[in-house]
Amino acid sequence: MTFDPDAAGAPGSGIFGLPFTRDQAGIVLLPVPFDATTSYGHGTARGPDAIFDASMQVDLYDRRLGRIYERGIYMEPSDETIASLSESARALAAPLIEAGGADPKKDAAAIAKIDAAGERVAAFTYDHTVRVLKEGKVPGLVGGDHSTPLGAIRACAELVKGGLGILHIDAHMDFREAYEGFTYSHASIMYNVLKSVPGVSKLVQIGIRDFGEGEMDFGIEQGSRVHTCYDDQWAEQMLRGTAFEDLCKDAIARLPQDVYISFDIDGLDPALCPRTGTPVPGGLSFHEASLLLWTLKQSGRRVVGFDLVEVCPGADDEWDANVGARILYKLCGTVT
Ligand SMILES: [Mn+2]
Repeated sequence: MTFDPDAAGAPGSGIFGLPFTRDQAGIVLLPVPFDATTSYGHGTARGPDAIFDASMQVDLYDRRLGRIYERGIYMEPSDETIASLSESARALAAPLIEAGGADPKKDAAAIAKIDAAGERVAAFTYDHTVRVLKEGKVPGLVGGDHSTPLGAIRACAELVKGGLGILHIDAHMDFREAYEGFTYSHASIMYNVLKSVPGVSKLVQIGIRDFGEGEMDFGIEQGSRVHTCYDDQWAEQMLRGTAFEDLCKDAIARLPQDVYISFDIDGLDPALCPRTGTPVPGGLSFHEASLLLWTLKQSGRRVVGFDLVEVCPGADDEWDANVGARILYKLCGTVT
């Protein structure tokens, strides 16, 4: 194989312009083009394709994380059945969301169909993730909205003995129970994880700055299982002279040895993801996100899987996908 990591990606090459087959790869990425219940703005279902295209621009040597590509990275082809499932579920959900949320009685038939689509996606990502883990590879999911990784997280938690920690980067807690009436809502992912995946022993949230009081109370009720780092609190501590890296170290020290990273792009400053479904001012800069991932790597923890969700490409502007591809590459770089 002749492969020059400093050359432009050859036509027909894989993600990041890499030449690896699935067999050769240590990291297998699964595109999940699904965003049935995104409440404000949509288009994250087009995220995986746009990230793939933008990934060709990413330089392969990372000053901190080194030759990330040497792990071997492969992205599965997009599954057309998931894309069409997303479209049909979205067509049912959109008018209900527009009306302010689904009515459990009046809209029962539509809700059942939308929830069934969510279950299909969970089964799909679970099966794929189990297969990748059994092969001794590391699974990475590329969404789609934040409902998509539930099955992947379940599979990773089942593999790990002694408890899986989740490093959750997001503007939102995602603790809503059946947000707008939908069980598998993007705003409910961590509620569903905590309720239905007992193998998750710890959830550490970073970037949090938009949440309901009920969500905050739900997090507090979980006791030591949930640790939320509020974005404004970190900003205030930094203004008073605390180093960002020390805040990262304190957060990461709370995680067990085995970690799954769930990276919602809206955890970043919205200047880096202007088209994402629910942008919120504040958030991590690109350098802060990079340093956070580096600090996790330096801690010696094992990243057993990860996802990148809510990247929403523009029709004729690849900025969101460009940032997404670079975060995705660094996520690959956290894998040992
Ligand atoms: Mn989220």
